[in-house]
Amino acid sequence: MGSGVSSLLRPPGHGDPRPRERPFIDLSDEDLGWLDRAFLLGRQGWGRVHPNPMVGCVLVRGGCVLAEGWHREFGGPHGEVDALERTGEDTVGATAYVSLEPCRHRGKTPACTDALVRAGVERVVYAVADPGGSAGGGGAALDAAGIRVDGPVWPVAVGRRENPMFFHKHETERPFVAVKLAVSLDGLIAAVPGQQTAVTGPEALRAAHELRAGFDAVMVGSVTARVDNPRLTVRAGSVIPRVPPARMVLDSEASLAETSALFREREGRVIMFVRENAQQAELERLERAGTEVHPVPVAQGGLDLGAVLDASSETGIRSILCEGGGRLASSFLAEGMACRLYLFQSPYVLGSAGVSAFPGPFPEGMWGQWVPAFDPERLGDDVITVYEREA
Ligand code: AOF
Ligand code: ZN
Repeated sequence: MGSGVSSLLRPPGHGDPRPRERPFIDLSDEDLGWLDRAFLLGRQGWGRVHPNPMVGCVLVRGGCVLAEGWHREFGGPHGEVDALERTGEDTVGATAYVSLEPCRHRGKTPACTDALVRAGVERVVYAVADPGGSAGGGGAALDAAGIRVDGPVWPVAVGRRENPMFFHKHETERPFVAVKLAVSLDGLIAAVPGQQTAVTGPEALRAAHELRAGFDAVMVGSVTARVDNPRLTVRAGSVIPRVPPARMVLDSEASLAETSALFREREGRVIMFVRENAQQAELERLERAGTEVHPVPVAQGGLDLGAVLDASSETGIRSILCEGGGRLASSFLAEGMACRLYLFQSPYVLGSAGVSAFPGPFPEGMWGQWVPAFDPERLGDDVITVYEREA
């Protein structure tokens, strides 16, 4: 594709958008190339449109681009309308390549199907089917209006790869959970227990902050909260989140010091999960420090993570990026509650006194379900690989 593509902003680790699956429809290389472009355009909505999907659209006529658009802001024009609004000339007879089936509902904005019909678009090629609800069925509506429709080109798994939280939301009430870990060559997250270790370099740090921007919440366990004393805000990278992610800590004893860096920042709610029957005085202390405190039941090895997720969704959180430590991340993986793993890998060794990234234990065969979602991407000395759990 053209040189402009690489400069597009995109979620960390999202590499080549060309799916590895076979297309349902036999399309030309040119058609597939425009669909790739639509995916890339859509990715620029990272951090700005969730929980709605990232969607891109290219309007093409006679092999020339009339306009490119994408869903830029939650509640704003959808990708298709954004592209239509950016054409310098009429769009009669054009083909619209869209990364998601155009919506046929009047939601926050009028239906995209109507806009495409009004604009005189002759053909619509869309990558994946809308997962349903009132927005779904746009392909059939366009067809009924006499437009040539090619889509869905790709199976649902492709849509999920691009917009995992959006597809997740259509399937379950529970928040989408992704685990992010920075790991040394020898699979460690710290050189020594209780000591904060810079595992990856500055490029990875920027990417990690950009990653945070696309989630409703960023979560750590209490040991990480103490040892790393993180702020969990978005301070680096070029994505400014529409809503600063909530900052979550699992702290069963409710004993995090109110001098923690978390409490000094005002950006993003602080939500803590403590065990039921934790000391009332400690709960009040945390609340005075500016925290929302949720008591949840205890399960084997820590707080009941299912209860943590349910309490999260009750407070409006639909996606969580768990940044460690290793034990909490392992629990999410072992219990089958994480859908994605963002692995930031350093080429350096931390040594035999270090802390394991994956202490487990893991159910037999669990790792066999995890596959790279995209090609690994190099960030300075480090490599980021995004893994997804196969359905
Ligand atoms: C988007 N952006 O570019 C497209 C979407 O909440 P609303 O009214 O903006 O509608 C959101 C629904 O519209 C969404 O669930 C999806 O099904 C459909 N398509 N949504 O936010 C877009 N094309
Ligand atoms: Zn729409």
